[in-house]
Amino acid sequence: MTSSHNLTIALSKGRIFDETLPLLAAAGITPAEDPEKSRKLIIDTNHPNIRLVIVRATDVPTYVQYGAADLGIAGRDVLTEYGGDGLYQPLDLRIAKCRMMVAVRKGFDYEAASRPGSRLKVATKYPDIAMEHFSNKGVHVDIIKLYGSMELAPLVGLSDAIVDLVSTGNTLKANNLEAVEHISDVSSRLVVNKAALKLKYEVIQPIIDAFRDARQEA
Ligand code: PRT
Ligand code: MG
Repeated sequence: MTSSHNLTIALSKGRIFDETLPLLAAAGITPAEDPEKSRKLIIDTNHPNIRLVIVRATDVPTYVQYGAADLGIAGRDVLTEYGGDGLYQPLDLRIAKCRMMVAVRKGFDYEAASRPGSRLKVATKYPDIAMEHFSNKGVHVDIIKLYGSMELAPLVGLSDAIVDLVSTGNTLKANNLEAVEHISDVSSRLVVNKAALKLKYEVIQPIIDAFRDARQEA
């Protein structure tokens, strides 16, 4: 690393950043700025040697895998879809909790449409997770990859169903959709670059320990 910083933590803005703040505090780390207000992508902390980098949620594993960040925090959805082997995942931080669900338009006969042998059009940001779920059920699916606003797809006839994350259920409700199947519970995990864990063990292990002690009860 050419930087004087010897520890870089990759986070995404929004719920992950917000819910990570108390964990960082428990590890004695305070960001110097609020990424929602500042447009900076590199945020200093109270530790001269620790900095945060702000990246898209789906890019966190990439930064950590290649060692551009030593640590990162990412949803299980993102990590499953990314699939990287170079990542050490020591801890479920139990933050940003939600559920991976199948949803359809209210009134759509999902039971009939998802019998083994039938064929279903599914729009999702998570093609691998969706494919695995439906192949386990013996349902043939045509996966339509989207990057956001999955909820729109069944409303305009792009798909029969969606596979998406649900937390309050308000988005489904507002769009006249209903959840018909639970695929998995999702929360966010700490990911660590494997080489960094060895080289920077004295800095990284205390952070892992502090996060473990400070996370919510299961
Ligand atoms: O938003 P952006 O496109 O920049 O990226 P992102 O959606 O990947 O990032 P972000 O910050 O929204 O999500 C980061 C992580 O938070 C995800 O990878 C999940 O692990 C986790 N998380 C927890 C969620 C939700 N809850 C959630 N509700 N991620 C997304 N949602 C979305 C969901 O996709 C749906 O559109 O919120 C909507 C549903 O919310 P309810 O409350 O209306 O049910
Ligand atoms: Mg989002």
